[in-house]
Amino acid sequence: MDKLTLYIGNKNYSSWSLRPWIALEGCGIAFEEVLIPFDFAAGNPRIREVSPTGRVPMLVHGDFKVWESLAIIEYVAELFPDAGLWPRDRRARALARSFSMEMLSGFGALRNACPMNMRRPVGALNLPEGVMEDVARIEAIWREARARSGGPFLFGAFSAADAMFAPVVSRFERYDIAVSADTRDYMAVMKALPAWKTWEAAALKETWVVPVDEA
Ligand SMILES: N[C@@H](CCC(=O)N[C@@H](CS)C(=O)NCC(=O)O)C(=O)O
Repeated sequence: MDKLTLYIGNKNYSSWSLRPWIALEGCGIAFEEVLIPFDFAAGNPRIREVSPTGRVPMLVHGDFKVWESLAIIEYVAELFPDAGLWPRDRRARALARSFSMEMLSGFGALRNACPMNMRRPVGALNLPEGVMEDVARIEAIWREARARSGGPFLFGAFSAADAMFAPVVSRFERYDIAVSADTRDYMAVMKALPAWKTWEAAALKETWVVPVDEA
């Protein structure tokens, strides 16, 4: 099979890149990564050269390109149906996709106020209106999924749904957002993943600074 190459942005900031990266890595799927840093005031022109949307993540498989984080995950899940990217049970899988779509299309207040920044010293911000509503909905999703599956991940074993929420784990931590004990427990489960540790260690070593993401 042709190799898979995942184009990503800075590990410190690129929340959309983290999603497919940790999904593939966490499910044991071999791929190469190409990191194109946002190291210019207006991004990096190389991203626009390779990606049809001018954005990352983007997956290259032979001469075929797939973009958008969730579309990449779906493509790889079809290539590797036994890798466990999605839960086996149909209803659990549908729920995992519903929650993942909510993440893809929503939670703008949290995403805008608290950009992912893994290097950020832990500290609270004055959060604008709407952020705590987003936080409450995310906590409810995590609680419902883990109660249904028995945990420790959202659908029992690590899956694409956990990958879609991975940047939120970092945001809750770095912006010291007040969350419940069960949310903290889930955050600890995610942070203990070898794939999480590998990404975070690389993020902490990066030196590129993107002022707009330094809230
Ligand atoms: N909906 C897209 C979002 C992709 C996205 O916004 N990527 C950002 C990085 S996290 C990007 O490439 N920005 C480049 C730029 O703005 O120059 C996805 O899910 O993949």
